[in-house]
Amino acid sequence: MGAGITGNIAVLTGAGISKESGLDTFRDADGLWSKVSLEDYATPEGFARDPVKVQAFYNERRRGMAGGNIRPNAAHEALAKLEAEWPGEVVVITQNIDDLHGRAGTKNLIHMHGELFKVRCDACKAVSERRGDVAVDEVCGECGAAGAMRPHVVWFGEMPFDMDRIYEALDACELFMSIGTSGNVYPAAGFVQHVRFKGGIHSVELNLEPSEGASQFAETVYGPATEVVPEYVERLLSGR
Ligand code: BV8
Repeated sequence: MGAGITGNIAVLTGAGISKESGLDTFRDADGLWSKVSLEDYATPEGFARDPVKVQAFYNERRRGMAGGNIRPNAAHEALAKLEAEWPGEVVVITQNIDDLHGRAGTKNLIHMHGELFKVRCDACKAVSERRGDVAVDEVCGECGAAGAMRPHVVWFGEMPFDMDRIYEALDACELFMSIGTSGNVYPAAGFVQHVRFKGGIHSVELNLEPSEGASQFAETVYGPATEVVPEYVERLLSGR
């Protein structure tokens, strides 16, 4: 445990933090990429090849998120409590496109891979909220382009959002927490190496099992996020 930490905290989260809220992860046995191919559904090339199929995949996930009783869990809530009560800055950098951190009350939040409930016009780049389906031939309300509307999500081969802000937060923190991610996808999987090279930053992985990058963390805590995250947050807040 990074005893005596009082400075800023940067938290990276992945699909594992939302698993106990009822959302699939990607690489677990029953994960999303075991059901559909990443190349066909999460790349610009896959979207260009078959926009109907890809829009339907995201429409389905949007319906599941909006319709089902998917709610933030104790791990999301613990991070919101940490932000509210911690003396320093707390920033949550999530790879997830669900809205659970925001609904739990986290304010200082970066969706580096985009958001399921946002769409973007590829012609004029206007981004708008969307709870319902996106039609392939939809006309953009901003610029009138037809068929240019896509999920506001970062696909493989596309640049994640807010990378400058992310590296500023990593460089300014005293504690880097990585929660519920398998450490397969870059650049997020490289953040722990970045903080190690920076020096003076304590790094902890809280996950169900060791990630690809487990050996790079100064501290590791394994177990379900709804157990290990609230417990770790309580220890931080009580200064133990
Ligand atoms: C980019 C949005 C550059 C879509 C996603 C070779 C080497 C290195 C890199 C590359 C390479 N080839 C290609 C690359 C780059 C590529 C990449 O990293 N590929 C990987 C597969 C090798 N990365 C990119 O393309 C990125 N962009 O590099 O741009 C660039 C430079 C210049 C100009 C232009 C571009 C973009 C990557 C973003 C892709 N989009 N998502 C969607 O969601 O539909 S990625 C997808 O994976 C999600 O965002 C997800 O969050 C992310 C990471 O997955 P995890 O969150 O970690 O989920 P996973 O299932 O893997 O793991 C879950 C973990 O939780 C497990 O460890 C499990 O044990 C744990 N868990 C389960 N239950 C629980 C739990 N933990 C706690 N409690 C529980 N209950």
